[in-house]
Amino acid sequence: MKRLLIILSLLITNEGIANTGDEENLLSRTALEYKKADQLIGWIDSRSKQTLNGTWHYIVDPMDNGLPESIFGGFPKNKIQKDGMELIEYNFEKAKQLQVPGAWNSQDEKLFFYRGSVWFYKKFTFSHKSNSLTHLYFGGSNFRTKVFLNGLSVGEFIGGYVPFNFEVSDYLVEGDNFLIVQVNNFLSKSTIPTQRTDWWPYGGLIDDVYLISTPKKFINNVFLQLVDHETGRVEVKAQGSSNQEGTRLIISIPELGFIKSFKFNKNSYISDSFNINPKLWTPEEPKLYKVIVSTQHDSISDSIGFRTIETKGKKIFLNGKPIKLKGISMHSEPIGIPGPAFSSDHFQDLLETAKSLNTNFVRAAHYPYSRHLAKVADSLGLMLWEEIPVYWNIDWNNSETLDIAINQISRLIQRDWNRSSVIIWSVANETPFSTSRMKFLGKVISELRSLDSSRLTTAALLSGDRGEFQELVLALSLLGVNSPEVSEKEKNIFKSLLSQAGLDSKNQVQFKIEINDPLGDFVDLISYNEYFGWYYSLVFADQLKVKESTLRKLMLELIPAIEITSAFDKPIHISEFGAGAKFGLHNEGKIWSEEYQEQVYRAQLKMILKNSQIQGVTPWILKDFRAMLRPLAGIQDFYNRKGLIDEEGKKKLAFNVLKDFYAEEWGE
Ligand code: GCB
Repeated sequence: MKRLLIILSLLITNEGIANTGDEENLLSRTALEYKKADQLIGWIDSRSKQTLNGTWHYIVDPMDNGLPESIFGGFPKNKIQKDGMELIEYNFEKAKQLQVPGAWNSQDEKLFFYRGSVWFYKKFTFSHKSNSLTHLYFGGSNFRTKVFLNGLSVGEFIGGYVPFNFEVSDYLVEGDNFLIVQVNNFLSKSTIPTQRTDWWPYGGLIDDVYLISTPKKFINNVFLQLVDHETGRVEVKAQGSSNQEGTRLIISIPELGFIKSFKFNKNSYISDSFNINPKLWTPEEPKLYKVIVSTQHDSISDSIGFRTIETKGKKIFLNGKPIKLKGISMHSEPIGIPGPAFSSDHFQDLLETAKSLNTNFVRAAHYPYSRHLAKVADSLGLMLWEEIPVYWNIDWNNSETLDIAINQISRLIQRDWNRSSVIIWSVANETPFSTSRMKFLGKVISELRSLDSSRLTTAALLSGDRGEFQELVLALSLLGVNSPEVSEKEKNIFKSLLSQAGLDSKNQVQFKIEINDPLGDFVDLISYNEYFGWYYSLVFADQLKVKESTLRKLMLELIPAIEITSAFDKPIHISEFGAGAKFGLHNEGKIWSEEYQEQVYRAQLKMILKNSQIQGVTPWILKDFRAMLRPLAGIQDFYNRKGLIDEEGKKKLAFNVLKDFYAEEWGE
């Protein structure tokens, strides 16, 4: 055996592959260094493209055996049997197939819970165009992707949900080509998102895959945003590919009779502005204009709406007029179809359903969705909140983790920065306070603002310290001592709690919660997730030795009297509230019933109606969604059931409660 190892090691050395000289490592090769993705290309829908969507072969590789550093050279070589004597332990052509875009978890039953590596293989024909470059573009791939074209390493991308591209002109050959991609959806405490999430960590090529053709000197991306609705000033930032100093860039909006030229500086960059007098984009009339941007080498176009969004004091203004965000939260899963949403049709269906609640706003939680989302929202007149998956507690001190977050927010912004529907960028959800978290999110927010300061920034915050929870218990106790539905034994518990706090049953019931997370200083909108009526009763019941059913009844009574305030002179947005309900379960008064969810909505909406600092609401959530944290058989079956519709689109009772509230009760 030892002899064999030495021979093998010599062979490996002869191939020019590093040999560490350490006998234990004789059978391993040095891992490849991968190139990083290029700067993101914008405006792709006006570019000439070859789609690589469709059927791909795949091999599941939980042990990463197919990597190039494996002793037999790895899968990217795509070795093929010639005379029946070569030892090749994989065969892409004979491997099973799945659809791209899509997730393996929803296409192969065995991979439902899988978190590891899968190899994808696609054969395609290609024909070179003269004087042009070809870029391989992935709309999104979860969560770590290694790309090989015709056996050569193209590069690697770390972080899911956002687009990335590599210039691959020299890798392509005339005629038949093959693309091999390894995607790994394993998450750890230093990835973003982190290991534990209340949504499905779908793995695979979850968005469009294209070959995009551009001229050699091309327009990389252009930012155009109305920044002043009175003067009609539009800010322009344009990035060209290298060596375009002095090249003229012409922006035209034919419907407005507008045309103006600008010049690239030595970095092939333009930062400037111009004035127009457009009809403004609004939810009622989502007017879009065709905008054409061209140089002597290149031309791109897009449909863009013009509007402004800002906050002043505790109010939000769209085009200078106060507006309330009547919203709903969602996940990127289509109605009635398993797996992630990735097409215009998926989003059309989801957003039309959201709109039928009389909403003007959607929170696209908790990660970037496909670019089709904001395009559909632009045309439907729905305002959007887009978010990156900085969720719960993560490795705040890890610089690689920070790099992923910054990369995600930058790419999301650079992709969607001309979408008038997008009015809010959110950098985090329910991240517990710490100094390192403040530093981390401070850096993400400053990067965000350097790319786009024309929109609002937020993060869904937590609140409620020990003191506040004690106050909440006292408020419940006050209700409890006076309630005919509470047993004598429980009344005594409440009485003793009140007397310890120096209160008696005649005190007025009130409960105020103040959002004072210091991150509030960094954001424009104070967003707050709260679950009065759902989670807290469980915790209190355990601690107080009072029945959960008693606490739930008291909580439903208390909710309308709760006052949510903040330490900041900024609008409050209730970014989540909700309760789980299984469609069709009518079990009056019991949790998981449609009626219980309906009661929580009624109580919450009463509270919101009374509070003038609350300027936005996005209850949790439009549709039941897949979640590994939710195993309760017969009720959840790995779905989070807080949807207003179930996974098939069937409406629960609370749907109409919210719909009527937005139509009739909650005015500007
Ligand atoms: C939250 C999270 C969300 C969960 C939700 C729930 O606070 O932000 O991701 O899905 O609660 O249902 O518990």
